[in-house]
Amino acid sequence: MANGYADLTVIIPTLNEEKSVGQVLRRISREYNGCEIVVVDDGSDDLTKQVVKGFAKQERRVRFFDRSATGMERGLTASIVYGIMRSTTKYVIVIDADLQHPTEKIHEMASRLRSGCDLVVASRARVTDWAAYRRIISRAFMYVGRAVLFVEAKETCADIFSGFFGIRRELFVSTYKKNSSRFVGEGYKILFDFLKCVDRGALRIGNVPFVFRTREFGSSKAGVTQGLALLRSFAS
Ligand SMILES: Nc1nc2c(ncn2[C@@H]2O[C@H](COP(=O)(O)OP(=O)(O)OP(=O)(O)O)[C@@H](O)[C@H]2O)c(=O)[nH]1
Ligand SMILES: [Mg+2]
Repeated sequence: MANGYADLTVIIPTLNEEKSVGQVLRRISREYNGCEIVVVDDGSDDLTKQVVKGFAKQERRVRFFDRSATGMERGLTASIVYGIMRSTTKYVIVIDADLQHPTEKIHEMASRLRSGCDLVVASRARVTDWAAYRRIISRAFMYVGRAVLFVEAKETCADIFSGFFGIRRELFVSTYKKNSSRFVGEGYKILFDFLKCVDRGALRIGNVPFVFRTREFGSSKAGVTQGLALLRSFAS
């Protein structure tokens, strides 16, 4: 179908993903005719910027933002907010640039949004390559996060920390504008920050399970700073 995805922007945050971002861009532009693609970079010092700019020259629907040139606060959550604010379509879907999120799931996510879901979360049904310590920390954070949402009577979903989700853009923007101080810009858990701001039962939420793939290229940026940022998210 011509322009079948003209109602969708795919937001891709990048930090040093030169080996994978080109493939993610090719897959999305091939599979999702008509969608906009917004790449938000935070000062990559590898070839990520060149790869994305080269692709954007051939594909007019790819827009590239280099936040390092703006002097704004760095961070994954801050970058995603930045991208969503600059999108114009009815729906946005956020996906990582490292090929751990399967682009083929975007079909189902978009169709769930179109059939009335406010938020669609691609939930990590299985994580293939995490070390034992990371599984334990992740599970502990998951329990605390769920407890925070439960006690505050907020929305919850199958994977409260997923970085792969779709949402009605207007819903995100209005929620963010009212609650911007509750979003931790340098953190990695924008979905959790969003859920904290929405009363239980207020949203229709769709769930799309997927297998979180092994990272084949580049390296993880998740570390102590992001762990501390999540603790701040719990408290804010
Ligand atoms: N713009 C921007 N992108 C970031 C930042 N940190 C990470 N990213 C990107 O956000 C996505 C998720 O980061 P990852 O390091 O893969 O985090 P993760 O998937 O939780 O961790 P792994 O499973 O170890 O890969 C990737 O596309 C990164 O390139 C940041 O500070 N700014
Ligand atoms: Mg990753």
